[in-house]
Amino acid sequence: MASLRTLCWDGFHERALVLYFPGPASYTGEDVVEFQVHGNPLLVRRLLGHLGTLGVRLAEPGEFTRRALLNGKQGLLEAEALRDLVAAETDTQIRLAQSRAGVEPDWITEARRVLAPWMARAEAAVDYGEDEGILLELKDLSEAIGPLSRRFHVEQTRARAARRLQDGIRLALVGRPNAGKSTLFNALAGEDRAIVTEVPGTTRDVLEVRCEWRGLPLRLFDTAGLRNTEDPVERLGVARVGPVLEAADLVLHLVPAGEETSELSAATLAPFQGKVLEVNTFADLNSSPGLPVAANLGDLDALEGALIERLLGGLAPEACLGALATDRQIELLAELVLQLDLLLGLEPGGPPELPASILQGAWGLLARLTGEDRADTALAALFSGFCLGK
Ligand SMILES: Nc1nc2c(ncn2[C@@H]2O[C@H](COP(=O)(O)OP(=O)(O)OP(=O)(O)O)[C@@H](O)[C@H]2O)c(=O)[nH]1
Ligand SMILES: [Mg+2]
Repeated sequence: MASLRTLCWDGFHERALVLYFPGPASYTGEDVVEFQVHGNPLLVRRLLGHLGTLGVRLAEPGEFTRRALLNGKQGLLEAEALRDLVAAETDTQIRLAQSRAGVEPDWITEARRVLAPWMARAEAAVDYGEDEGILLELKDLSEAIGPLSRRFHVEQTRARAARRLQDGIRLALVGRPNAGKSTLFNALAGEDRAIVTEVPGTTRDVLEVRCEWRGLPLRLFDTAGLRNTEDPVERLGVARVGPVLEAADLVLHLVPAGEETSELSAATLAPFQGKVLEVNTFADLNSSPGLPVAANLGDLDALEGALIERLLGGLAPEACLGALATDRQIELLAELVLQLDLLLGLEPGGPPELPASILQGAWGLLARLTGEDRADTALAALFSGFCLGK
């Protein structure tokens, strides 16, 4: 219910929109009232000050969502999705966060459906096994768990990729002067941010741009061309390349097609080999056996494929919709995978206590994942990550 009211206190007369959300249909499930007043910070402070005298206090970070969770209005996975939605900076990040809000992932529902009867069977085998002849058939258990385990592995790959996308990818462009770094930087950014000339040594400062390129949220870094030079300004530029390499998720090493890598480039990149991807620029002029890029023509399809392979395990961004994406979720999923692997590795003929306890463990992990386990310390950590009043 919304109404335009005049709020009167301490000699102020504020015409405000007052919105009343009666529980349990409100966001938190409790009665909520919202004042929409004029956007003057002093006025807002005065109103809050007055409300304080009436016993009202400011919400703690994440308190609304916490209450929604405790009142059963929202699940933990949804609360985490909401946090990522608020923090999202690109279209893909918004889509990913939205895809996780609202519905419980189908594989979690399926996991519960599969595990529940087996937990009951294992318990019965532990409690009555010897007397009543109730045995736990490991072969049948493995047959039931196998597809679940495979699905968990798929979800693990999807979750790692989704996490990468949600975080954004720090991509550094390096190479010798005139290798085409700034041209590629501009092409990926979709705007003319860096100066491009035929003069080697054009770029000196580190340039940074945030963008989304073909669904990939990127933080791009253009750098000075690597060469030994007497020019003092250019030397400073080259000295700045190291820290950029250090912080990057992936380093694109630009080598014009048909050329050898320079000694300086090889030495500079040696400590970062694990995260270097070599691309051959000027692919329009020379053919190359490597990864061809012709940024001046916008021919970047091979690069797109290589980035998806390298950073997302071969999954396109849209294939990550609905995947888990936070560290907490990914850790729990990894533990779940481990538990199922343990179950699948059990030798027949052992006591039922072991599979029973592993099944219990997996069940507990699912409860922690979805937030049904309220004692989980992860809850407190989550809400401390929210900004005030969400
Ligand atoms: N034909 C062709 N020309 C290119 C390509 N990439 C860059 N160029 C040209 O090569 C020259 C140098 O390009 P830049 O992008 O400035 O090179 P850079 O690596 O940033 O050079 P520095 O800033 O000096 O280190 C420019 O004239 C570009 O137009 C390419 O893939 N094909
Ligand atoms: Mg440049």
